[in-house]
Amino acid sequence: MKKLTSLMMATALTATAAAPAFADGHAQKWDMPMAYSASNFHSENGVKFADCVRAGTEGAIDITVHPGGSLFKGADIKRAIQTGQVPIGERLLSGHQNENAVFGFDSVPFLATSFDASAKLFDAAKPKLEEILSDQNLTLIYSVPWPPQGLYFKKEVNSVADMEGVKFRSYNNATARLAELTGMLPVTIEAAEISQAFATGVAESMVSSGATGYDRKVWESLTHFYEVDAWLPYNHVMVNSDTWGGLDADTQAAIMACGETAAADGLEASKAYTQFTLNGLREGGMTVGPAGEGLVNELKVVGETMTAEWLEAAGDDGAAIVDAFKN
Ligand code: PCA
Repeated sequence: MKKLTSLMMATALTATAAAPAFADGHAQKWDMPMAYSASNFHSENGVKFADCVRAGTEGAIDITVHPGGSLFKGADIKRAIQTGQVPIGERLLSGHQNENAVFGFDSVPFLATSFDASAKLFDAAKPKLEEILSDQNLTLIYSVPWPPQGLYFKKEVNSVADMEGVKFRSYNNATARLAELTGMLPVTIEAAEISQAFATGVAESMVSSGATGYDRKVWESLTHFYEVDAWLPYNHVMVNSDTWGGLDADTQAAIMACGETAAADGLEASKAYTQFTLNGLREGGMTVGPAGEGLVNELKVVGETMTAEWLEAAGDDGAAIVDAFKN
């Protein structure tokens, strides 16, 4: 009750202070679910984006960020936006490859392994991505890559044979497939829950960035991080298209301008966080370094299989993205 009263008061305050950006003159309060911890750079960037939107719309759009999967779990965020349960949210679209293979453009092993290459790949995929999202009642506001993906284990691993039977935490279709092709046992676990999964032995390895391992203090359970630079997956901030269509042009432009800033700031933060978090894993006691040549060569073979599978699933759209990326 107390919460409700203060929420109503806050709404009333915002409504009187705000410039009337809408036909009915009311400010809108938007809840923005995000799946990753509050201290993660995507989440911090989301808070900065919310501040920018509040300032840019003179308080007309007041976004509250809910990090750590506290409002909706990562897997549920996209649907929550689509169905209008929330007007805005952030999600890793490669977790929805079963809806459309194009969503997995950023998780094809060894297709784009650096920040520069992944930016080029994203530019190549963006028009198609926006088209698919638009058909799903979603408007893309901004996208930010994670740092390069590497492999975490609780033992030394020098070959795919060493991975046999290991319980592997996956976060999207590609990570689950990688586990299958390397003889590991995939289990889907949200980033917010991995510390516990590793502590209890539900999982004992994963592919992810140094950032996520650092955020979740995985050195408490794991011992090795191998830099593989397999791919750089993107998080995407999206708005429900009905909500979007109800905004006037100035409000839309102000939000898009904040999105552009957030994309640029997020990219810089991702780059800076890469080395910072690898150092953090080391300070936590983990062995951090490039994967050995033998392991890399074996993973490249797995990558070729996964690339062929993705191209098959994504058809002409996938081929067009890869062509645009390579030219
Ligand atoms: N962290 C996210 C996705 C990619 C990454 O680096 C995760 O592990 O869930």
